[in-house]
Amino acid sequence: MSDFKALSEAISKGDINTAVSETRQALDAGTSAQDILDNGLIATMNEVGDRFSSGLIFVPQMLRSAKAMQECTKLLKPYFQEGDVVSKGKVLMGTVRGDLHDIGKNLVSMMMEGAGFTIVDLGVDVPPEHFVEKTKEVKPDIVGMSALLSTTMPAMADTVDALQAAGIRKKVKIMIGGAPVTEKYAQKIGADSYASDAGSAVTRAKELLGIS
Ligand code: B1M
Repeated sequence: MSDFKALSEAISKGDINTAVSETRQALDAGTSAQDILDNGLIATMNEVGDRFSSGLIFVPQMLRSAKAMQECTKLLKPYFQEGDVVSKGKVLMGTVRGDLHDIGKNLVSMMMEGAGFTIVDLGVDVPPEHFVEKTKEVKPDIVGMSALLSTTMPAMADTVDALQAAGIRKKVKIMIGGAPVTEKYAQKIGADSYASDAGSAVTRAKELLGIS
């Protein structure tokens, strides 16, 4: 594992320029994009979250760190492309109603795109009725939902129910994820699959569609 001290410090401070140049330098030095993502970026965001929980930092600082991380992940994107152009399936992706966290969702989208899926990203704070409307329009193979707040997890259940009420639940597979979400919760609300991270989201999606 590489030393990500300077990158981590820059993300923590929300110093976008330094964070981006540290990421570029790490890539140029041959560090793998996965190592940078897991041990540089995600590990630092977890520390940022812990400092927020302890009252050492507040929302504006957390937001600046998030922006810095988002800019760095843009540089990593090409390294996660498999390079095949035939779509493995269409995924409608969104962060559920009331929830503005999108770093995890964007990473999952990036990895899935890299693995050959076509992503239609609905963004954040997506109400159940919008998932329903877009499912009818886009006809995805998978509907993917992300939630980072325990208070917004019920919106996942509401979305499953809304798809059911609209008579289109059986036409799609549903995958959910996000830090507070669990396998058990996925079963409870009638989702088809749960993934704990972006890598396993790709594996789960392939399993759902019966492809390798
Ligand atoms: Co927020 N926030 N936040 N925040 N924030 C958390 C989630 C929190 C745990 C921090 C803490 O207290 N320690 C806490 C939630 C507590 C809880 O409910 N259990 C929290 C809180 C309380 C809040 C506010 C309420 C704070 C406030 O206003 N008082 C507020 C809510 C706003 C809202 O959404 N309505 C808020 C706001 C924000 C910011 C806007 C400042 C910013 C988000 C910016 C953005 O996303 N553009 C932010 C951030 C950055 C965080 C932390 C620090 C980092 C989240 C993150 O990006 N992690 C977070 C603390 C933490 O998680 N340690 C925290 C990195 C990311 C790669 O991981 O998102 O888990 P993650 O995604 C992973 C997996 O979960 C999985 O794969 C991803 C990649 O491996 N995954 C999926 C995610 N979605 C998936 C979907 C799938 C499959 C897998 O299938 C479809």
